Amino acid sequence: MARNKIALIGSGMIGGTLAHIAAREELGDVVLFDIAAGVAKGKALDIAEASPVFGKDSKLAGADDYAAIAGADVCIVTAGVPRKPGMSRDDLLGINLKVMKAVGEGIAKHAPDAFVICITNPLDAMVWALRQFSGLPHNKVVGMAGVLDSARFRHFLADEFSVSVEDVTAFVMGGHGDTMVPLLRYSTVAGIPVPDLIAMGWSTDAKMEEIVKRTRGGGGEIVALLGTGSAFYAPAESAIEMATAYLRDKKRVLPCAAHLTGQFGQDDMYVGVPVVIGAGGVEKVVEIQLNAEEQAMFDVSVDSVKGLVAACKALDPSLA
Ligand code: A3D
Repeated sequence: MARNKIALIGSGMIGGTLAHIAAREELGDVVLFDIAAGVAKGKALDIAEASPVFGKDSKLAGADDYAAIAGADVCIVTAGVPRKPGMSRDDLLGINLKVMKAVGEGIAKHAPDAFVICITNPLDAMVWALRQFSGLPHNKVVGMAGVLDSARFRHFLADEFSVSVEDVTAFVMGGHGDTMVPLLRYSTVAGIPVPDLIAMGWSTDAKMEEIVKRTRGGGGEIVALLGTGSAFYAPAESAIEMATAYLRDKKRVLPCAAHLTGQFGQDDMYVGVPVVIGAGGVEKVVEIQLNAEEQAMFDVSVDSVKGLVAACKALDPSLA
């Protein structure tokens, strides 16, 4: 059976980490693409030279020509610029929109059958624009943010409850920004909802509020600590989970920036919602019931994404 081919568009901090994990997991052969050809080739060679030690046979290559991604089963897009301390994700829009145009056209020409996972920020607007530029079916283009935001939420909850991260499920909906909506009511420890754990005296509402706030600012916390660039280990792990769900038809239920066609009251929008990912790409949007307070928070978050999409349309009239 032929190996899967994974194209990583952007070979910076997240791209390099993705390549390392994909090779170690033997998820497929890996092509690192970057306008900085040396970085792509250097990282591919470095990981290939590590492969005899970790004992896996994925092939790795680096390139600055889109022809190299031909026939990719999965494309993971991190091309663009990350934020620096003091910047918001939205400050990246102008520069990264131009990058999405080049990437979308490259994927459309060379890997039109791929499942495309966008990570470039500001995420929800960039995945919407990437889909427009590529013309790929909406179910084959998705954004990674919810898995990461939920992983941060799960980590903080597991820490607070002193339980294994494996037993904490939690998810975050909405846009990937400070208005994201971590849902305590849908978060559990081994199936026990967080509100029940509070009633059992495991923690307090005030502590949960702190965790929700820390989750919302999770990306900024890392940016401030690193001083240069943004998070890359957790974002890469999160995108690999989504790629694996597609390649192995696992039907995982994961929060992702997916295209909405009326669900949650939104149309032609990419925003974070729970979806089923399998061999068909985004196979289903899971339309959970939100209470009035959750819906109001979700609407605020969606409004901020709408503002960014409008800014994309203003900058590039071909998107209008
Ligand atoms: P970085 O290490 O700077 O890598 C970006 C790479 O993109 C660099 O190697 C560039 O040379 C390359 N690049 C720039 N323009 C192009 C182009 N036109 N074609 C191909 N390659 C190009 O950044 P990073 O890997 O740390 O982050 C990548 C993106 O992910 C940024 O926009 C971050 O803001 C974003 N990010 C998103 C999340 C989410 O949860 C959504 C989390 C963390 C980072």
